[in-house]
Amino acid sequence: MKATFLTALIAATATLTGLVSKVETASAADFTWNNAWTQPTIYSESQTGFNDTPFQQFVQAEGVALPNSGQFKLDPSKLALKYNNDVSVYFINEGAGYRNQLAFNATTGTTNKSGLLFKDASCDGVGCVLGGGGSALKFGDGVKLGNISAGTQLDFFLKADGLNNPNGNVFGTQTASNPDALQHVVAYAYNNYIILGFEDLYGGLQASGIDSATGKANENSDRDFNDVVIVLDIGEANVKQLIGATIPEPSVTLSMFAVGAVSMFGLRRRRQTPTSN
Ligand SMILES: [Ca+2]
Ligand SMILES: [Ca+2]
Ligand SMILES: [Ca+2]
Repeated sequence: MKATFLTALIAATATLTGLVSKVETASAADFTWNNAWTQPTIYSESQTGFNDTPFQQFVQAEGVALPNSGQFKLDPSKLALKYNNDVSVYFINEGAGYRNQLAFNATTGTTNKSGLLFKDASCDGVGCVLGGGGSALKFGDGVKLGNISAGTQLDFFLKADGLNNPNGNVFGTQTASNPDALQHVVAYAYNNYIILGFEDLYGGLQASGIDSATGKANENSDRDFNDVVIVLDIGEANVKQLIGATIPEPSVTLSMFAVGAVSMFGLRRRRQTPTSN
């Protein structure tokens, strides 16, 4: 049911692909992961007022490859702010055996600001896709990036099993820069927020053995893009600008569809079905 819902939403947003306005971006090479980064303050939902519940329905079922992942998303490599805004990042869920880490990069073209978001993006609580083996974050836990100025390009990176492995693969929104040159991030706009889902396993769907192109090990990836799921608050005006610049009446189309889909499938919580990651 979830896959059906997601597929339907994806179809509705298909026209967004590639249409988000191009921005001047620093290359991914400008970002370097720093293992000395420390965990910024984590705020609970009771402190921020954020509610994760509406977003849980977008967490892909564990181990189920996300269909057409490259075709329906907002382009996460083009998350630029048109307006100054306080930016926060909220943890939604994870279906990962790895203890993944997340970091951000914000560049204005002349200055870079980067740092850790979550040192251990492992999920604690009822409803975690793959809980256990780590329980650092509760649904909706958030970190604040502070006020980000207009014109800033935001980017996000996952270090696979970074808590345990300082040399873990780093995957970002720039597909060509990823170690396996594959897509590892999907993005959606919903309720004036941006949802990002990450895939933490190296290689193509169910690929095993050594990747002859790189000499690195394929990890039998499931391509479920649920290994960390986060929500970005960049402000309503910025989200509307991202999705609205290129589509006639996008907010009407999207919100009508969202209402229909939600009423059809309901806001049922996903059952926990731990299998693999
Ligand atoms: Ca986990
Ligand atoms: Ca996965
Ligand atoms: Ca997973």
